[in-house]
Amino acid sequence: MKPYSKFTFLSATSTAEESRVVITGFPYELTTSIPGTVLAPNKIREASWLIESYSPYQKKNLESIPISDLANLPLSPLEKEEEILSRVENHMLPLLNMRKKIITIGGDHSITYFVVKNLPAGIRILHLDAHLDSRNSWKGSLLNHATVMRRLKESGREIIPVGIRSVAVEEKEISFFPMEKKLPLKEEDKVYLSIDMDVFDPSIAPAVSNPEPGGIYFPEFLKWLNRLPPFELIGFDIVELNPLLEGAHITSVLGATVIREIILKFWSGKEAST
Ligand SMILES: [Mn+2]
Repeated sequence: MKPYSKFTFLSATSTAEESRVVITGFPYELTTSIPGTVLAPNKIREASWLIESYSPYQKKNLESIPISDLANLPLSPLEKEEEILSRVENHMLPLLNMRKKIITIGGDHSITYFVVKNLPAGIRILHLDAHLDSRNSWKGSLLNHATVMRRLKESGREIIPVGIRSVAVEEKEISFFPMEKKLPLKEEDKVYLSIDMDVFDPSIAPAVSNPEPGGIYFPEFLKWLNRLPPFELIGFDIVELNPLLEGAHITSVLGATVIREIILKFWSGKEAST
């Protein structure tokens, strides 16, 4: 094992070949609401140095698992979608062929599209998010953080959304699972998990592009994780963390949502129901 470096995630000091788990940063953002998610991969690595490798919840030590951190894959929003897809494919396919477990740190949520496009068919996508990300387009763009799950569904992927609490009118027919509901996953299922950090309550995760009140707290997340059936997790991503927003615009979003709710509760006629 090589000595630790602050440029890698905590104990991720193995080479790709000797590792079981491979971490890559995708510092890519295209149309995210407030710029800054490009900084998240390195920020999360830096933050990993503040935590212990040992989990008192699971009584397991991360250091006992061979993990490799392959730094960041430089992806530019100026590149065409096909160029990004082919570069992500060149990066990911050798790892998938070596049966590595894949962790990708975003970046905005569109990176999930590029990752999932490389996964074999039949893998079920577990989508932990405050939002459904299933609009048809957003600000004139078809592939971005607000449409990514719709694009994946159109390409034949099954999406299982969990933790949703903000729904656009055009998304209102899409069903989703509350955190406490048992998920339709079986032991033999192969699953990819995409985590938008805004699934957490803004009080504990303020640094996200689109904070939404009423989110989960860390103990609820641990409980959810603990209750998941023993399916095969082939990879996961963490997206939408924006280090530039630590401590910012939480209250105004909460305030706006409270105002909306009060108006709808007391002053709405039938026309507000959709
Ligand atoms: Mn979201």
